[in-house]
Amino acid sequence: MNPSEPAPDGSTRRTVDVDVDVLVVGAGITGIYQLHRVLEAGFSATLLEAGGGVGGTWYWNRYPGARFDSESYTYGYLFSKALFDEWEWQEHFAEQPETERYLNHVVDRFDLRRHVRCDTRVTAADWDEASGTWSVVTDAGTELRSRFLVAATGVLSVPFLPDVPGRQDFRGASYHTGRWPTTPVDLTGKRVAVIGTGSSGVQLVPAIAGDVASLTVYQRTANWCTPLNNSPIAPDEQAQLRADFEALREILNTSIHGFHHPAHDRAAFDDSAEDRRAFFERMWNSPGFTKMTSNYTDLLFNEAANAEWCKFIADKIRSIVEDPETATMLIPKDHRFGENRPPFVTGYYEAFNRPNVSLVDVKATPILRLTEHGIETADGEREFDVIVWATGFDFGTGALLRLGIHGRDGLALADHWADGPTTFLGVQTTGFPNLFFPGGPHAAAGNNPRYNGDQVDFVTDTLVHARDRGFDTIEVEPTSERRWTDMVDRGAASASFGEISYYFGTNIPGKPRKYLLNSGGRPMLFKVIADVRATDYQAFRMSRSSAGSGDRSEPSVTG
Ligand code: NA7
Repeated sequence: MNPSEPAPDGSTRRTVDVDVDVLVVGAGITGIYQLHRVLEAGFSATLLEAGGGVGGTWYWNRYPGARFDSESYTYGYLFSKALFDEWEWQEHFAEQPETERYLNHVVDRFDLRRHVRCDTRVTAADWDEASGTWSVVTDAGTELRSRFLVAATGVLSVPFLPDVPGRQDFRGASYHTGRWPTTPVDLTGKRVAVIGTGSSGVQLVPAIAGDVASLTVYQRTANWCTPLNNSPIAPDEQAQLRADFEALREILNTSIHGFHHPAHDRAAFDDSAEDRRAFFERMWNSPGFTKMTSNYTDLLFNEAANAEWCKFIADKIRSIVEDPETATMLIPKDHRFGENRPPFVTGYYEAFNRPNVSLVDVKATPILRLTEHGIETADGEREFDVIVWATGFDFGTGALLRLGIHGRDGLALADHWADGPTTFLGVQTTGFPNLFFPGGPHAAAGNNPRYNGDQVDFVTDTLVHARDRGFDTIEVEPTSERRWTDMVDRGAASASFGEISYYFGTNIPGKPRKYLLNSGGRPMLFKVIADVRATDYQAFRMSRSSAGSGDRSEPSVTG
């Protein structure tokens, strides 16, 4: 850390700390891979991470019960067979500590740690036109310089805390699932409230229900939860996975959603009612996301097909939850399966059969305020020792907009995206040369590391392409960005049955309603990346910075 020093004009000037080709921000699964790829390609690089360790999502979300709902071996990296062979995932859906260990192993295994600075939060990043570099300032007041800036800051990394009156008044302990402490939290014998029943809340509830004195779940929207069906990976399965690695990698690198699940070949009403029920039963007992990826082909497009599946799940909920009133509350009434991101659970519905677990419907009895001792709803105050906010994240743009990024002519990214993000391929935006954000908004949906990895590979190849041609400044052409963004916006209507999803940003008050994924998904990503390569990267304007060459060249290619 370098101290600030006085400039000749008396102002305080920061000392430039490092000068590298590539600064990566964020040590999650995307940032770690990006660091590896650029180092491997011969660029110098440093990675800055706000957390005390690497892992990103798998560093911050360490609440009890946090685990994958993608199969472990399909979520982990595929770039190295040696890595795949040597890391034996213990469970089909690994718990957070195992994933954190895995990502630390990768960092050490590929000698990345000496390039990583943890406990370092980026507070500003300014494009310097004269030198063609990014000036990045950290919370320690250090300035770092780089030619390229890759913000791998994640789509689900900025926790959302609702502005509930009196939130600061509560005198017990409060935690957000996305900022769970690294020091152990002992909930034994405590009166605990959990607010929120998305993927995080429904993982947490059964994990703590047996330890706490009482657990009160505040539910605003019931979700279509189905069983994760997790299990340990047996030794023969480990051996089979290794033997099948190349085939598995091929499937995962090419599949639409990044999973290895085979697609079904029948629509819901191709089957008789009896066969449909038997099929749904098989789905219910199958692992994780297969209930989406291997279900009837028309599940997400045909309302009647979706309704059949929802009715099946509702019957399951009623058969598990003993109290009929609670069961009814747990059955979604305002959206269909797949409209919200479906959570996958282990013992969630069963937890409500415990005498110490209760459910509060926040729509029927809204939370009015927090008090010193607990939560006051329309039907009175309940006292708690601990409140857990499982209230989600500022999805897609949250982290990027908090980096204090300013591009050409001082344009703030926050202003540029005031009406929602505009991107090309979900990796670049006009006016911000040499800034890339793989794993950001407008990517795809599905098994996250797979399409984020596609983007990292593309970013790396683009940097190499520019370097090979003597260019050091890369900026997407406005027409390319417009086309991609129009495609995203046009597709938004077909992206979901409704508007509930945080994929539209509507969970954050005041956030513009914009679709934050790319409805063409991974196939669209593949198609446009192939087009870019086939047309010699004409989607980008590439040039030599005046600092690099003494004169600014004409763009090499224009689109
Ligand atoms: P989610 O899926 O965004 O869930 C957040 C939950 O918090 C959801 O049930 C919300 O209800 C609830 N919420 C938000 N604000 C409030 C207020 N003010 N009062 C009551 N309840 C509220 O986040 P998760 O962390 O569970 O999951 C995020 C991702 O992590 C997930 O997609 C996976 O990729 C893993 P709502 O539905 O908005 O009515």
